[in-house]
Amino acid sequence: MTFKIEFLEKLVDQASSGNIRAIGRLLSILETYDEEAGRLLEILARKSRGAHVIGVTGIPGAGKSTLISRMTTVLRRRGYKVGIIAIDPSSPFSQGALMGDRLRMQEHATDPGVFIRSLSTQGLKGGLSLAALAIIEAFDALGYDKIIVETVGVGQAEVDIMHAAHTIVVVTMPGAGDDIQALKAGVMEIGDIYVVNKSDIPGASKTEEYLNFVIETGEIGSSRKGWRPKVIRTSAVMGQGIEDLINAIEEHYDFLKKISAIEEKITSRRILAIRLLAERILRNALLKAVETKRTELEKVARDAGGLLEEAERLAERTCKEIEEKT
Ligand SMILES: Nc1nc2c(ncn2[C@@H]2O[C@H](COP(=O)(O)OP(=O)(O)OP(=O)(O)O)[C@@H](O)[C@H]2O)c(=O)[nH]1
Ligand SMILES: [Mg+2]
Repeated sequence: MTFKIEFLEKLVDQASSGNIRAIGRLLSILETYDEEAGRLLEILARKSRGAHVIGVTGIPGAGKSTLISRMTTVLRRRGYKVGIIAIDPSSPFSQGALMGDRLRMQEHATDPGVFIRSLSTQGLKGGLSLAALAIIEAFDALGYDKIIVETVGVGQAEVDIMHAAHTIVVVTMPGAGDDIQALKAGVMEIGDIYVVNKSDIPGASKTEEYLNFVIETGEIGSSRKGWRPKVIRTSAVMGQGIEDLINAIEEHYDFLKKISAIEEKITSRRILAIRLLAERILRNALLKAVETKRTELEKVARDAGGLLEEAERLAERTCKEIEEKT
């Protein structure tokens, strides 16, 4: 199915005026279609307002979704529109899955200033990273001030997505000793803010001390010049520490503004989007080239000689395929 550019522009206009159905439709196109998604991305990127992208990651079951719901309440009270992207809530780590997240964030379901989108790896033709980046771009263009992305923090796509965030919040909980060791890997080691959630259960001080210690030794924490990662204690169920957390997030945003790093992040997320789109173009052309050269490939395969040469020729043919198309 293909859409005309006029249709896409109209859809963006409708979505911009707050039409919930139009927003849903627009996000579906971004998730599902190839070329349309690329076109839409262009239209959206031009309308960017420089929204603050907040990545929330951390230990499975630490209370990320519950916390995001509470954070959203505070952000709404402060007058911000909030877009939420929950990545792969059906991952093997997640018990709650999609339904659970809906429930946890239900209090915002009727608020037109909040839009929640769940993305799972399944059924995403263009891949998770690109879909998530596109939705960030959409929320940005549609006037959402704060875009919160929840991931479990494992897998390349999720690392990609977290790198597109201005502020990275890593959520832990008391007694997660061994799990905290796991924070020293991947995106969790570059947190700007570390949260000890579930501080209503025993052991929060110890976890907090430990986090402060590993931040002090430089084992974890954002490497951005001049920012010392903060440790915040919260209880998402009791609604405690949420204001402190939002204050810390705002402080980090102000810090980024001061060192002129906001645009830099937007630029690098777009470079990533371009790379991912290019990968898709290459892949499609490659598959086509394989079909075109089927007979030759079969011959080489039977003789089992010149495999590398054939691969090189195939790559050349792929590039030609693209050239002919553009
Ligand atoms: N005691 C206590 N329980 C909490 C708190 N926050 C969340 N929980 C509970 O912890 C469980 C997991 O919460 P979620 O918000 O789904 O956690 P999550 O990190 O999003 O989980 P995944 O997405 O599956 O990794 C739920 O049963 C919550 O009710 C808290 O502050 N204190
Ligand atoms: Mg969750």
